[in-house]
Amino acid sequence: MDLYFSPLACSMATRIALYEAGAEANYLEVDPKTKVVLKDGSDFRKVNPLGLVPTLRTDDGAVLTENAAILQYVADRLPQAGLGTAPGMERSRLHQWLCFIGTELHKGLFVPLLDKKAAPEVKGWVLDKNLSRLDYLENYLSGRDYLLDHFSVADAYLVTVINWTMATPPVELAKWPAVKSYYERLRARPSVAKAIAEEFELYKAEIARHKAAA
Ligand SMILES: N[C@@H](CCC(=O)N[C@@H](CS)C(=O)NCC(=O)O)C(=O)O
Repeated sequence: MDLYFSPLACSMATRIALYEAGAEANYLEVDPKTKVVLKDGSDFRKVNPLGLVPTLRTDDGAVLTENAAILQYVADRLPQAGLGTAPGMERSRLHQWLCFIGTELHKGLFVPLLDKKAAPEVKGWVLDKNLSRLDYLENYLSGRDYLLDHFSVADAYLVTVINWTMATPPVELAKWPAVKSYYERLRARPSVAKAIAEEFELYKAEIARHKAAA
């Protein structure tokens, strides 16, 4: 399968899931500004007209978008890795967490904070309205190792999103000790450590590329 990704973006969750499963994939880097696929210079918008990563091309050639869908596809395709759940209530819980991370945290809190073009008033409004999502997470994670009763694709997504607090100084993780310790524990997991280390190098190269082009 092909995974279109940008360094340290939400697509890193799928890389973590694939590393957990020990599965092979073609990782195709997309420049988030130009939407060029670095490997061959092609236009990523021809694959996903929205220009958003992650985008997955399956071995059958089907193109799948949206983190929540891609992560569950990977969990279902690689059941031996135990990254998903059997159908039933636990599966619904997995959906619940993927939706919470995607909407409340990823889009609701972090996207506006990470956006250099968002006005300070917008960031202030977002913090007022959505910081409570971290209080909710703090309460839930206290005394728990993972979102479900085992490491799942939802944890791969959550650690990817919490990793962005590196670049969002108003969100100081020390204020949420259970979230902080969850993040530190997951960061030390081999699949996560490898993904972050690799993508951080690519991220530095991306910054350098953008500077050179400016
Ligand atoms: N709804 C999409 C959102 C994906 C998304 O926001 N991806 C970001 C990276 S974290 C992106 O590609 N941003 C580039 C852009 O906005 O042009 C999903 O859940 O997969």
